[in-house]
Amino acid sequence: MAGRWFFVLLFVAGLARTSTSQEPPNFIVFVADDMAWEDCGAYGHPNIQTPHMDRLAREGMKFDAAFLTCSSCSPSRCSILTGRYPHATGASELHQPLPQDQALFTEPLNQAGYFTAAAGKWHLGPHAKSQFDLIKGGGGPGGEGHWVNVIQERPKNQPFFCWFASTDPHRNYQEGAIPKPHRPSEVIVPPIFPDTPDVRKDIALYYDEVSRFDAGIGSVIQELERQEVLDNTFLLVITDNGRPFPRCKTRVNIDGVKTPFIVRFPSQVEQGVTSDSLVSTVDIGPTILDLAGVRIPDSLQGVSLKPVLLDPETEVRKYAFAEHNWHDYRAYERAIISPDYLLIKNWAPELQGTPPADAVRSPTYREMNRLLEANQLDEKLVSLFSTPRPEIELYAWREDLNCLDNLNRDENRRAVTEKLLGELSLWQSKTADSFPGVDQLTPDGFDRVTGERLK
Ligand SMILES: [Ca+2]
Repeated sequence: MAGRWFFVLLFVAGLARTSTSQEPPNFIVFVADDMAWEDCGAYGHPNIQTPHMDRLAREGMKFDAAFLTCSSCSPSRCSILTGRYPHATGASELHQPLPQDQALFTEPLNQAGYFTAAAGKWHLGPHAKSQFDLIKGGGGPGGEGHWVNVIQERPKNQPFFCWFASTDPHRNYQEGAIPKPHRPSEVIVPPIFPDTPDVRKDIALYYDEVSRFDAGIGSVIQELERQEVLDNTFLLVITDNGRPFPRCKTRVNIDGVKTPFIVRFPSQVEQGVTSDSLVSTVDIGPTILDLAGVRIPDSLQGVSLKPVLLDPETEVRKYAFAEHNWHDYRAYERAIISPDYLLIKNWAPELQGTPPADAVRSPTYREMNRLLEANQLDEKLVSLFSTPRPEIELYAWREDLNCLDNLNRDENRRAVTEKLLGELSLWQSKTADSFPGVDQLTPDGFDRVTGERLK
């Protein structure tokens, strides 16, 4: 008898987790600006102060194989909000405005009765603004100043979708971003940078802005709790591109395109779970529409992650894809990521792997240049400055997260390389992506040594 009751209880508990409440769910996407996937407590960093992201991961699902479609601000945002790959949005290069004919996934949400708002950083250009009910630009030192107001002043008789985009931890950095700043001694220097006092100071100031982004998330959570809508609100935390340092932002390696991806949505997502399933930020639109019960338009190129949210072991895609197009400097690279490997194809290997101009002007890059000239830069890091770069790179990314060991010449992995090159080419033809020729690529806009704008 006791056994029977046990099964009844299990059944009821299962229903409680899988059934949605009567109210349509709300959605908030928090987007950091230039934050690395691993730079928060939720992903194991011992010293960065990110209590709110850590809480969301404890009370929700953290993805360990989530990828951006590029490591560049505006193209990444245009891609997420249209649910399309950068080359398919008409805004694949930095600062290009999203063309008028591109639909954001906010449109079907609006039609289904949702209130849609964006607050903080925008960077999608003027045409897409009419596809949100409300846009509040800027606000506060980190772009978080309007977030709580938007939640307070929203129409209370409609479900809502909010795009809360921070300007943290984007450069430039100043001391005093948070009350209790990180000390250089607390910095964990990734193996892609030299460990010097200047580099530690640069990274500590970056940590401070990651914490300020986190504090903005905390204020919104507090307001949702006050309004008693926290549990019916799907919360997602991501970044738009890698950290603003050499070998990270703009690159299609792991440091460039892996993103934190933390979901809290207790009615459908278990607590404290990690999913290894491969997912892409192009999937965010389809997922939100699916959870809202809204038909996913054919223009979206991603897949709904709802099956993964219900069961973290479900596979919804075999590969993720990423692009490197013009971002301050001429470039054309494509990457394909499988559960185990990341392959990069570079159509312009004669160009140096210069980081974006803001990172060229950074203390960390200055230090790397100084050590290079003194012949003291670690051998593995010298490739940042050498040309030609490899046309094909292959990394076993799960064990080589910094992509330092190119396996392309490994004969035992020949079949892996061939397979991934074939799949990459298939994706390109399916999504109408083709290399236009080096001469057709937008030329450098900045000096590659000084990071100053070219006249
Ligand atoms: Ca950015």
